[in-house]
Amino acid sequence: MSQATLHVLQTCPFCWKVRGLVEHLGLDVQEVQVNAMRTKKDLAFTNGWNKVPVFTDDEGEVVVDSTPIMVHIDKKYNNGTLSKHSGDERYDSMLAHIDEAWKRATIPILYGSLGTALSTTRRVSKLEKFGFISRRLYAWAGFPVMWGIIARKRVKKDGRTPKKLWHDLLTEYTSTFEGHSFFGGQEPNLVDFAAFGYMRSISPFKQFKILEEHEHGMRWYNAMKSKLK
Ligand SMILES: N[C@@H](CCC(=O)N[C@@H](CS)C(=O)NCC(=O)O)C(=O)O
Repeated sequence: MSQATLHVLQTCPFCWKVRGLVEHLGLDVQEVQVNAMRTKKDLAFTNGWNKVPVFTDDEGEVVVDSTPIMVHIDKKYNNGTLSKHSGDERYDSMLAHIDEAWKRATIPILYGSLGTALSTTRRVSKLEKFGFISRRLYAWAGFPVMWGIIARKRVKKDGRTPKKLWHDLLTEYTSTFEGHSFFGGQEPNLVDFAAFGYMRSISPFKQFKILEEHEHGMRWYNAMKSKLK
């Protein structure tokens, strides 16, 4: 047995997915912060995957890709309780939807306008591990790339403002609860933790206040927060 580790970038939404599950289960997992400019070198042990999160369990097994990592953790340390409905249409299609639509929604809200792109890039440069020069370089050179090239294209393609997009996602998601507090019912399941991770990844940024305006979404988000240890 050895110490389980989770290699992360501080602001990566996929890392937040796994982090929430680890906190919920109260697992002893050491977070290793990867250098944002050196992911390839820091993640050389992943045989070419080179992306975070990477989970190494207490027996040394390396698992990559956030949703498979969550399933692995749930099976190994939680008797598969959170993913017991895997294989059911309702569960599978919502998990796939979250991993597609919620993932796509993170960039527009963080970088969708010139002002938000600048403030997000500055904040990322403070939160992530960089070298002395690359931190300053990223703070200034990162935002025209994220805003001008990536985010603008996505916002235009979707056609909705980032606020409308997120409020639609939250309305759609919370309307499937069938009177319960969570998608999983009285208690959250793995789908809830995946969605929670994407939403929580916005929380270090000021744009989170846009999400705080969604009443049902926040009721669910706060109920999820209360499930963390
Ligand atoms: N499908 C993967 C996506 C992981 C991913 O794209 N991570 C980004 C950070 S948010 C990354 O590590 N990028 C570094 C790179 O591609 O070099 C997951 O869900 O874990």
